[in-house]
Amino acid sequence: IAIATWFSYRGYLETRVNTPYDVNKLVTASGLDVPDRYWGTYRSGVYFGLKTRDPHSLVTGLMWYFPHLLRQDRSGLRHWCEQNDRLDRYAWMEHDGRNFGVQEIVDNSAILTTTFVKRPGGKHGGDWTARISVTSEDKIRDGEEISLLFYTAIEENVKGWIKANLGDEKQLTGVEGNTQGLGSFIINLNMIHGTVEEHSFLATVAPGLNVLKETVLHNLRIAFHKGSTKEYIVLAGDQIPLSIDGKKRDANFIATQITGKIPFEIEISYESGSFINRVDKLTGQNYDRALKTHRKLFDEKFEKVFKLKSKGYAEEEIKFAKMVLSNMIGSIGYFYGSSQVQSQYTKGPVPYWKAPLYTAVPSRSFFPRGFLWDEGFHGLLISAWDLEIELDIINHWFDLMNVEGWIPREMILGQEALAKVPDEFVTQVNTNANPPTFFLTLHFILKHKQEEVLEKHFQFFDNLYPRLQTWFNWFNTTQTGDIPSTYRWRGRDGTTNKELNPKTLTSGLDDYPRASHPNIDERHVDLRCWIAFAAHIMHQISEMLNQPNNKYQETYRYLSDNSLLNKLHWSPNTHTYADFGLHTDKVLLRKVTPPPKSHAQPSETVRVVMEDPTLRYVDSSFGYVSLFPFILQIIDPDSPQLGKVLQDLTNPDLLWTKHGLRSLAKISPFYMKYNTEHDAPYWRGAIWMNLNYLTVRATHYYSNIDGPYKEEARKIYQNLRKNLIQNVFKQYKKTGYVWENYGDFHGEPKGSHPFTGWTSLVLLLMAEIY
Ligand code: 6A9
Repeated sequence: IAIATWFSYRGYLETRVNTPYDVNKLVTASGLDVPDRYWGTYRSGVYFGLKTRDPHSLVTGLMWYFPHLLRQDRSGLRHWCEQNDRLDRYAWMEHDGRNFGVQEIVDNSAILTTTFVKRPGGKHGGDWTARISVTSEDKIRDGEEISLLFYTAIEENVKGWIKANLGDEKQLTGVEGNTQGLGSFIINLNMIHGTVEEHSFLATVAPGLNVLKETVLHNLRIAFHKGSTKEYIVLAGDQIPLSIDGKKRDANFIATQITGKIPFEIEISYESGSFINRVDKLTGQNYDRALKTHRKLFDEKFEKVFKLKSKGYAEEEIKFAKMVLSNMIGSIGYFYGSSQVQSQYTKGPVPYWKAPLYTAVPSRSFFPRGFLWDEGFHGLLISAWDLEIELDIINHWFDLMNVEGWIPREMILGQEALAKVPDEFVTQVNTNANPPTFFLTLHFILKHKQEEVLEKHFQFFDNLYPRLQTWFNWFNTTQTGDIPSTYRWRGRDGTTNKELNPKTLTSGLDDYPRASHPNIDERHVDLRCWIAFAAHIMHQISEMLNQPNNKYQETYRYLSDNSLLNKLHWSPNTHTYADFGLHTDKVLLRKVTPPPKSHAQPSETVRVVMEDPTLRYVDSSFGYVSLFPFILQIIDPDSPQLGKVLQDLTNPDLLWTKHGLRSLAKISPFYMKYNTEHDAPYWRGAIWMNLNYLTVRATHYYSNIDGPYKEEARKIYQNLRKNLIQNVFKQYKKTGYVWENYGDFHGEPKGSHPFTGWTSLVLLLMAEIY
């Protein structure tokens, strides 16, 4: 009996990691229940495409190439946003998250403008029309050929079908289909202006939505027009394979290609069969009018929310600000699938349950998927623009919480998302946290929304609250340190000799240097502040819900007690806040070459430790981590520590630059150091917007409450804010993009691009919304 019990207990432990928190989901309305957000540009990682908020949605999308440039290696076919495409720029310039969008894509001076407008009607999400126009900067590429492909695809083996409608000359006249969510529909393509050089189509079976581009590449042919020797690249037409029993299979991928000379413009109109009382079509001039109306409403709302005009910003700055917002909103995706997770009780990775995720993404090209702590920052901007969208995003994320109270850090759902992630990053481990930034979003909502609005969403908070409690509790029990009121990030590798300083991916600050020898004595000041902050917001929410719970208030008081904080984290040597742990600065990377004639290992780079580590404050890592008691506003306004933090903030040998605060002090021995032979410095000097935003927000806070450092805080507020805005804007004008981070010398752009995740918080700086 004992053995049987042990086995079942073991089984119970094994299943906890992928057991959902509860059967009652927070997302109760999705898909067709929310008709105005049914269709959208929810394919974050493609240049242009629409789908619906369904697990197995029909997808539509755009590809393009310049025939004379489609080189032997065929790398010129554009589909997924790729940095290697080296586009001059691309971004949603306007997008409201519901009705319409306007995007500009500049590919070697050819300008593709993609717009769409939705129209409600019927029972299946209504109609939409998209336009794709091609022009060129200063007309320099006018007359050149470009091929546009617009496609419709559906996963194989889901209910529903699509079919190519062919005219007398075997030309594609349109696509029709029927799926569970969409009912029956037709899609037509019209020429708006310009002439068609060549028009061909492809109807085939694509093995997956992750290989649509490859499927197109397989099906390109060379053709001639009657009586001409000019070669055209065309799509191969009907290519539907037979099934094993000799029957014709159904196409699940239909693409149409139009080759024209720049400038020209096409229109794709999608009409829902259930929309029966349509008075006119959303095409031609009707489309122009509808788009104009939506753009006007967008402008008005943008000014109402951010007030940039009345603050005196110039036209081009406002255009930039609209782009930053629109690309954040326009790259919100809808993903479906299951992550891969692991616990100490499972033998290896196991699948999480299948689930949808409606979320913004940090970067359309490099990371087109959800990241937990990024999303709490995105939530600030999104909730300022459209609260309902943000609450829906929060609900989706909290539905991903397991029974333990854990939410995985990175969400890689579905074939398209998985195709972008190297294997070693896929599995998520349930002992590992990531900063609970959704408390920032919730705090922001409580602070900025009027009482009526909050009352209207009472149910949202009420439903969320039990999950928040469990989430908070998960942090506050699994992430604690060895002595009371201390906390420690998990997931550091204490056994490696490959890294100069073992990474702390869980903290979000990856290679930011911590104690050199991770062990249980470590205490991390940033994590402690996150938990203190979370407790504070838990208290606020409990009060708002009329369920006051002293526990949160007490936890907050305890963790924000400055004398305790200072005892644990104020370094007496440097007079700065710091981590504590087993540490030495005397480490370096060295290439070790095997002795001659030994055919053991090839040469490799390893860490050499030149002195025994001791328990101490990690004084040599002054940077973002040291600022946490300040940026999460835990330091008492009249505390001398505040004065010292402010003084350090403006010191150019430490963090201050003309372009924002660098992540790690210039005088730190780890400043701009590689972590391994190949691992370039990431959070070791570069300027990141998320923590700069929080710092500006804190200087704003301390300049508005009484205390001896009020004036000092105000000065820093003004300068830091100005520096950050200026640099991000300047680099945008220079490079066409918003970037992941910026260099501390010249403010030069670094990392992936476009990165309109948290770097978009620049808009909240412009608008002074904190
Ligand atoms: C790499 C390579 C095509 C790293 O913005 C997302 C995260 C942040 O949460 C984190 O704080 N970024 C920051 O330190 C990017 C993480 C990308 C990891 C996967 C895959 C893709 O190759």
